[in-house]
Order: sequence, then C-alpha cells, then structure tokens
Amino acid sequence: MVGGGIRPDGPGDVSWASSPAPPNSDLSDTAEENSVTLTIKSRVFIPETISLPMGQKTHLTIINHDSELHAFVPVGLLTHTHINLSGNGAPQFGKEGLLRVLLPTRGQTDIVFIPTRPGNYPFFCDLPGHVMRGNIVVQEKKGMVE
Ligand SMILES: [Cu+2]
Repeated sequence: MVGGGIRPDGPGDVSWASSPAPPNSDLSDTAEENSVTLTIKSRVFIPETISLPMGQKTHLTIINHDSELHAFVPVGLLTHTHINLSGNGAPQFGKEGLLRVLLPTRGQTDIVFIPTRPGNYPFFCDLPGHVMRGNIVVQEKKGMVE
C-alpha cells in the first residue's frame, strides 16, 4: 500500500472552482460527472465489470428491474469515502462507511462519490440464494502524471 494519497475527507483540491466553495465541494454539481448505470435484471448485475477513472466525480445509478429485493454490497470501494446517496434504496452504514444498499422492487439508488484509490473492488448481492457479483475497477488516469 502506498501512503500519502488524497484523503476524501480532506480539504480537497478545488482549484477548478472560481467561487468560495462549501465543505464537500468536491461533490458539488459544478464538477464534471462520470455517469455509470448498473442494472439488476434476472438476478444479474449488468455490466459485470465497471471501470472508473480515479479522482473523477462518479455518479453511479443502480436500478433493480426485478420484482424482488436485491442488495448492492461494495467491498472496499466506498470505505472512508464521502458519498451523496439518493433514491429509494435503504442504505446501511458502518463505522467505515457505506456497507450495503437494499434495493426494493423496481428501486433505484444513486451514489455520487470520487474513487480515490486504484484497484479492483468486487461487489455482490448478499441475499440468500442470490449468486450475483461484479467488479469495479478504479484506474489511475493515464497522461496525467507530472
Ligand atoms: Cu439479489
């Protein structure tokens, strides 16, 4: 592990902002957003693999098209990460952050966050008998190295 990375709860880099910014301005609406949709249909996450650029504001929309409950359980991706969460899903938080979101029938949850650590982050549905999983890959931006 490499230390000294950007802390999501730190003051943040708001050099793109031209006006005084409130706390958590890194998730403000002025930032360019990377919109990603994760669909649940017939007990399958679609797509199974999602690639996200590190450091870019990401708007992840999770939609449950099934007529049963599902859960979105991200492993590691959102720990110690500031998020904005909306929609009719039922989130569960632990001391390290978002643990799980329960998505009702035809439910939708929107999670806005900034991936700050590169790596491979599995996610799954932990409801009994559901064999549903996928991967979120956070990639360092190429061509941004100084
Ligand atoms: Cu499920």
